[in-house]
Amino acid sequence: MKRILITGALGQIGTELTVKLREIYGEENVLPTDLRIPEWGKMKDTPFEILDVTDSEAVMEMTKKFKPDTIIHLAALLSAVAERTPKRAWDINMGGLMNTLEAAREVGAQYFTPSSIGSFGPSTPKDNTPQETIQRPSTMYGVNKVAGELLLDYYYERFGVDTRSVRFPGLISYEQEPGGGTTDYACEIYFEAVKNGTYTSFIDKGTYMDMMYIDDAINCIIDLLQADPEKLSVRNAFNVSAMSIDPEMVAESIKKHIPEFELKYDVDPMRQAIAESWPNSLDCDEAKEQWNFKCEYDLDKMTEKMLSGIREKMN
Ligand code: NAD
Ligand code: AKB
Repeated sequence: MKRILITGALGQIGTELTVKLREIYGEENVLPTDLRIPEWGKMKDTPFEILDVTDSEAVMEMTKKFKPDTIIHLAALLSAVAERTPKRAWDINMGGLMNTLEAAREVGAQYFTPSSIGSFGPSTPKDNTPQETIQRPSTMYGVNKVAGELLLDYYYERFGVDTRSVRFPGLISYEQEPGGGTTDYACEIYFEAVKNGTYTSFIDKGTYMDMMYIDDAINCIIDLLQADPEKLSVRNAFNVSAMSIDPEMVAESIKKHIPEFELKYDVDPMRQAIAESWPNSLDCDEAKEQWNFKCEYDLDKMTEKMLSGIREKMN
């Protein structure tokens, strides 16, 4: 039985991960935290704590009080927001990481935090990007993710903290809005298709990025946390991905259900530049070999789920 402390639990990942973990381990063994108390959704009126991850004393105090055997650290600023506020991103992304790693070290907890395709940069091989390769990102978010990966290696080697991580691609879901990333277009397009039958993309046609449906991402976290430590040789972050797509491909998939759907473009130079600095597609062989990483959702299956989920939510 696990006892799990989650930071940033009201975000795109935490909203669904908390619910799934509570189904498996029980409500009392999973403590979600964030900057505010949830006012709607499945976490409303359930055990929840306010925790600012930049407050090192509060993080340590909460950890000693709850006594988790696993810390899942999700609080962060995503790529587009981080690029607009780089100093704040450094403080939250690096400060939060250090404070939660120190807390994990103090209580001997297993530790998970996601890295990202954003940890790669313009000089990284673009297609079938290897597990071990050049990581010289051109964004503050990427700098934070590379530094974070190095810190996970460091805490594992130096202090024996059981660190685990994946380089998530863009995650696609409808329960919670994405938090201000470059891949957000791939969520927005589904909402606008259902509401208005048209979407104006801030990412240009022909820009390929890796993506994954949220259910696969949640299973991926749970599987990696349960994996046999003896079999894991990667402690900084595993490449994982379900599909490599561009806006046109998503539009074609939507048109199978909404034939009149129209995709237009009004490219945002900042987010387009970030997207172009990231890989087109990742090589995920290490994750498959070491802990049996797999995905259930391809683009068309994800489209069906997104459209039906959004319609249900709107009714
Ligand atoms: P999100 O932006 O949806 O949620 C982040 C949460 O962190 C928010 O609820 C926010 O209130 C909280 N937060 C911000 N500052 C905080 C602070 N100082 N203290 C406590 N909480 C704070 O993010 P997400 O999409 O759920 O991402 C979680 C993690 O996964 C991040 O590290 C992100 O970089 C990584 N990731 C996400 C994706 C994706 O597509 N969603 C892809 C790759 C990696
Ligand atoms: C973002 O676009 O910032 C995130 C990510 C891929 O890390 N979705």
